[in-house]
Amino acid sequence: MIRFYYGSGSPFSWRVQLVLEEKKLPYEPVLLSFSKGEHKSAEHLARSPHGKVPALTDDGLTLYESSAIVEYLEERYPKPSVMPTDPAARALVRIEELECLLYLAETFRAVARQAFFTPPEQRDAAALDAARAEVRSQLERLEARAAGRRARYIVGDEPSRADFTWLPFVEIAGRAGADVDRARTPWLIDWRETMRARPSYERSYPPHWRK
Ligand SMILES: N[C@@H](CCC(=O)N[C@@H](CS)C(=O)NCC(=O)O)C(=O)O
Repeated sequence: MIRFYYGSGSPFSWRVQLVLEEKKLPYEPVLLSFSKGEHKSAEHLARSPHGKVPALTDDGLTLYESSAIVEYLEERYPKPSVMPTDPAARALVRIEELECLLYLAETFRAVARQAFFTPPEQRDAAALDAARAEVRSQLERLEARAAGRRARYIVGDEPSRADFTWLPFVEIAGRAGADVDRARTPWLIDWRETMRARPSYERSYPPHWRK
């Protein structure tokens, strides 16, 4: 049985959980509490040496790093696939993952630091505005790339790892005040609706966001 160790609202965890759900794999979700420091426990450090989520165990194998986990799931459980077969499309999926994980995630870190981890009275409003503007501008660039491809999903007419990687970051950016909007990112608004309608979304929605 697969065990999936995650943090509620962690976009890196969520991208893995979306893939687990899309592949309809049986798994046991193990929610670690950030506030209790469970991700830094000796037990979790043995799974994930940087004390981060997600981590996953499967049949004696222990994995960390969301990209390695997603790739493992695709190779170990290929059907249904979350990768196109065409080499050019596969390369585009990987570029979109890197756009999200390297560039958007880095920019978002500055938003999260202020919006989620700094008490309101201590926030640097100018820094927060600037970081939100940079996140929005990266989302507009995603919009331009995806809309320009004229497909239903970020790369092609089937959902792929690109969609399951971007969706959690688009959602968390929205909660941090850098939401997509119909005037500037119409393609992304429609895409998000399509993604939200998939059963994998409801089944993996961060538990503490429901409250
Ligand atoms: N490169 C890692 C990043 C994982 C990551 O940064 N996870 C965050 C939650 S979104 C975390 O565990 N942070 C806790 C910490 O760094 O102490 C991956 O792709 O899995």
